[in-house]
Amino acid sequence: MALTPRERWKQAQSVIPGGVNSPVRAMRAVGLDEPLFIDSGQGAYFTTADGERYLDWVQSWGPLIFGHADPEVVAAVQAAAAKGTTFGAATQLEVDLAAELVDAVPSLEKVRLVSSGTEAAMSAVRLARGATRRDRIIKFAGNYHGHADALLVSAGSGLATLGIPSSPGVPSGAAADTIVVPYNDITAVAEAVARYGEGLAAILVEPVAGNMGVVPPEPGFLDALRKLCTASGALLVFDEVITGFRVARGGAQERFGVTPDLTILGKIVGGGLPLAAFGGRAELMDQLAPAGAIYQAGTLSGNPLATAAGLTVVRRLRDPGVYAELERKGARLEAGLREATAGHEISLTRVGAMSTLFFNPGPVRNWTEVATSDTERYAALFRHLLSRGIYIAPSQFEATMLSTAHSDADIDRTVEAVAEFLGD
Ligand code: KE4
Repeated sequence: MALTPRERWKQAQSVIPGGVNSPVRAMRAVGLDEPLFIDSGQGAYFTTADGERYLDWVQSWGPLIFGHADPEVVAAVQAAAAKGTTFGAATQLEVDLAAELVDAVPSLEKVRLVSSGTEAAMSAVRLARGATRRDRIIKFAGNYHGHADALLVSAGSGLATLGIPSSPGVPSGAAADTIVVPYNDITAVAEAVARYGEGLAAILVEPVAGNMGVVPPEPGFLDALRKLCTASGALLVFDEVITGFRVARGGAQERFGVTPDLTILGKIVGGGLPLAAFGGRAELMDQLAPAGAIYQAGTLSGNPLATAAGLTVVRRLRDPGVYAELERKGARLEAGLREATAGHEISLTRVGAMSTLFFNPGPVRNWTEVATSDTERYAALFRHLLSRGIYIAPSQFEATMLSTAHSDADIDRTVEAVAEFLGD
């Protein structure tokens, strides 16, 4: 006897905290009594456990650049699984994937594969601190780099002050070396570097912010970070977990022409399986055990199923036609939404295949400005679109993730449903 949605949600909450394995999935920010439970995905669509089919603009938060259940990815994972799911030893597959990432991403000479973006970011910070023998890091309000202690930090009082834990369980000592400054604010960053420069290990940034909604870098912002790091001896670390292979094959560092010292990758590089990576110049990466003294490890790092999926995807992304198609579709979605939202207090942002519709008159350049968005209106749009079979991010502060599987008809239908919601 199938459970009713309410019974299923009750059961989930009885055995999993909050009923979900990641908070945003509870869909509380958009007022659902119980979240969607997904049973299967097909291209741009997924089908829920209750048999309802939705056009999916979240695509698991970014990994699925070719959409759900891509036949080549499924076949590669099936073939890999038949040979064994994990060995805890070196395989040719992980070497091939590492080589593919090094070929694609400008800053990479060597790369270490891990199992999540959090693990990659945490490890990159440890490497930066170990390599520079400095402890302080600068991050930006509204940027998210996973849930490692040093990165769950909110801005201290005032600008360029040491961070305070943004979650219980994060010891003040872990947050004390993290300085939080406003995104796109070069003056604030320069002040922080002037104040902490000698002790600064790294500046960590989402080169296109995706975790406060999509907020593009202002002209010159990334260049200025590059110069500040070079002058102070701190390492510039790009968190490209979302932007990697999404905004260009070489990520935001290729698109904007700024090369960091270290890069964090995730989502697309794992083809939808648990795989992430961090990398940079060989002289930095060779300081990691066992080549060097900085310890980092993982039982399932470079897992054969994940590397098979990741390789299948990143090899196909050698085709520039894929990015031309993503740009064409991204531009179609943006143009349609601009027309549908003209005259409303709505701001649209887009970089390639990632975008956000903010209920905000704008500008939206940093967390403070984005935080004034009308989240209730966003929640109402979410529910309206859901009633039309369209699933957008269940939070104003996330990104719409376009895939090659989204058709022009899918785009046009979404634009029409937004226009209908706005009642023009
Ligand atoms: P994971 O540990 O969730 O694999 O990656 C952390 C991470 C690191 N860096 C960036 C730029 C990220 O966007 C993320 C994770 N992204 C969120 C959604 N924006 C994951 C969704 C979730 O938390 O459930």
